[in-house]
Amino acid sequence: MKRMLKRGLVWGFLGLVGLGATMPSLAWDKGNLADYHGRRAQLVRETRDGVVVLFGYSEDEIAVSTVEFRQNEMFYYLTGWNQPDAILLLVPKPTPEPSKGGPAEIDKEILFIPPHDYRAEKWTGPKLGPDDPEAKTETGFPTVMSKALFPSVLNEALKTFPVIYTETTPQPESGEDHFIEAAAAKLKALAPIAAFRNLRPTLTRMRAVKSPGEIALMRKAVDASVEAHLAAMKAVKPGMGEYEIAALMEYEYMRRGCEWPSYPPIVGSGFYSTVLHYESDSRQMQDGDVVVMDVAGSYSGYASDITRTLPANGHFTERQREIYEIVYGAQEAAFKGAKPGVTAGELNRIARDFINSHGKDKNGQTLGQYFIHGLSHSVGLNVHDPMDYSEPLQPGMIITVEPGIYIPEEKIGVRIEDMILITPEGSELLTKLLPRKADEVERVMARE
Ligand SMILES: [Mn+2]
Repeated sequence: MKRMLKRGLVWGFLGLVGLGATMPSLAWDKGNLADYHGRRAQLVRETRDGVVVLFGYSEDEIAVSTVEFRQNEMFYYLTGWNQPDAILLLVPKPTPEPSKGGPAEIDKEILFIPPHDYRAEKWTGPKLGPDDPEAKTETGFPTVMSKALFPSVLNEALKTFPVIYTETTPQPESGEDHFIEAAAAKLKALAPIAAFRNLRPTLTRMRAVKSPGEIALMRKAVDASVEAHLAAMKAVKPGMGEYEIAALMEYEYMRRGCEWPSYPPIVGSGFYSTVLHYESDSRQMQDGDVVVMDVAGSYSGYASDITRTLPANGHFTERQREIYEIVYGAQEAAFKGAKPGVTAGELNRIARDFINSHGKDKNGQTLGQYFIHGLSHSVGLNVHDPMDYSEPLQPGMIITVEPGIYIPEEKIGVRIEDMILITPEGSELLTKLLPRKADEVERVMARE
């Protein structure tokens, strides 16, 4: 809300001075609130015999003094609710024989939110209260209640369904371990005899396949980040700081509506082109370096993930071009293999085989040993979105294809990372407007 208000003011002002007609509105886009209801209904059909409880993040769970509030992803996926301290409760309809009946239907879907705190709202801006007349239309929930009522409403529901589906394990790499533990402890104290089941596998399966609304938002994240890469290609030259390129790219995707980086920007030149998670971006790019730029922004919560590798002076050396073209060839081979029914692991093998059958290192060894990470991961609300990688790809999944070769002793690191949408026929390259071929990259850098 903090952010939306600020932006509303800025764009409102531009509108007054006459730019409004061409400027898109940059408020956070939740898409269609009915989509979130659809996910809640699907979740209840799958969980059947219990209630669903999820906690949103409170302001204490993230360092709000240094970063803006962002919601727990599973909670956001099911609610579209972006304010702190909320709780979700879903209750299925009681059926005479729940174990034998057809699909369970959703009975109650309740969003619990904190009551107004007008003193705090002087600092943080107006918030929605549970008793406000617009509470239902603004949240898309048929019932919005004060958080204070959660314990009694939960206990009433548990009389019919003594099972609680919630998150009992954290999302890997999320840093939310403590949050998950605390939420589980809170629930156990409220419902000491209820059985607990983990929602994560079901939600992981649901989140892996993107809805049309999610795909539309991800296209916006991708398009803004593609523009950032194009701007960087035109700007990079020897003597510039890596941080200048990172700052330029952040400016370019944020002015197109992205609200934050999808991950810390990586702009690594020379030896640092071979360091996968180089985040200091503190070096001056030198003539003869390659520069790996792994930088992208999120749009209304949806991430993107794009990497390009450039020659700092605008022209690849013969050896740099050789390595670049092997990485490019590996990516092309993986694109050709990407279609429903194939696993991400199979794509990884295709790319690795290509790299191992092309080129050599200084000792005459094959290059596969320098491809030190996986080829693909799912992207969504998280840049490493949850997905079961043993499952075959399906239409609606969005994954990266990012082969790389990193040879520290030659100070050459090359990664080309693009995003594809799996379609019924194969895949669509979402990042197709951003040049990938070595010649095209050189042409953009020459500003031709
Ligand atoms: Mn990636």
